Amino acid sequence: MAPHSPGTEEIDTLITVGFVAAVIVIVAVNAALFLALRRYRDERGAEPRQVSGGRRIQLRVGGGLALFAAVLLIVGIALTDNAREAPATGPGGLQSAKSEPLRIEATGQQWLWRYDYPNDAFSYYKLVVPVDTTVAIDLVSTDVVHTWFVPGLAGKRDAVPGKTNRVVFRADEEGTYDGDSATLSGQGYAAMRTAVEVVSPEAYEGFVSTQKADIQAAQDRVVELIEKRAKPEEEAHESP
Ligand SMILES: [Cu+2]
Repeated sequence: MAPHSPGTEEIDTLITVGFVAAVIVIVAVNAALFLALRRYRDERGAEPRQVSGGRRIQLRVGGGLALFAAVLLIVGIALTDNAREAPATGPGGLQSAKSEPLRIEATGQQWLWRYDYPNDAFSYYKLVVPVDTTVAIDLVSTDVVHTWFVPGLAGKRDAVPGKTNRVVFRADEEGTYDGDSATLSGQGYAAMRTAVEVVSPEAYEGFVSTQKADIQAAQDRVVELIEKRAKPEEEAHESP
């Protein structure tokens, strides 16, 4: 999946670095083995030439390998550190999230995700966020460990009961980014998908206010229906 948030570019580079390093090691080990076999083999029955190496060759090979490992370690640490850095909201983002990231709470439960927005609106399965805006998602769980994993926007992060974990990203392009279950959290975990819809800041504001109004209207209607049901009984009791 193509990276669409600053941290994911570093993760993508790290995967490439890891892959190239693995290829170098595999090719080098096999080439050395092949060369050694060719160089030190002899006719059947004859005693082959024996390997003899001084301290020099050991130091050279050992030093080379240590240098290779050290470079990998430093590159890994630097890239991981950069990937963890929280990017700031850009000029095309939600301006109210300029100094502080837009905070959204994501609750994992068997087997779906619930998102709570700052204005008390909420949504299930689909998260709507503004583009070019720093979004901080606080992950919580009501039952078991779930993993929030939207590879286009951020690395994996667990939602653990009794703990709050944070994942920060800034989507650089509008669109829909799919997420999968990344930890076995029970029978229905495969269906525990999510989607992040990245829209313009205006569309985001529109979504959360419409969502809030719809939720309020639905709750009012429920209260109305309950009251309506309770009324005839009250009247029956009151009449002699
Ligand atoms: Cu889950």
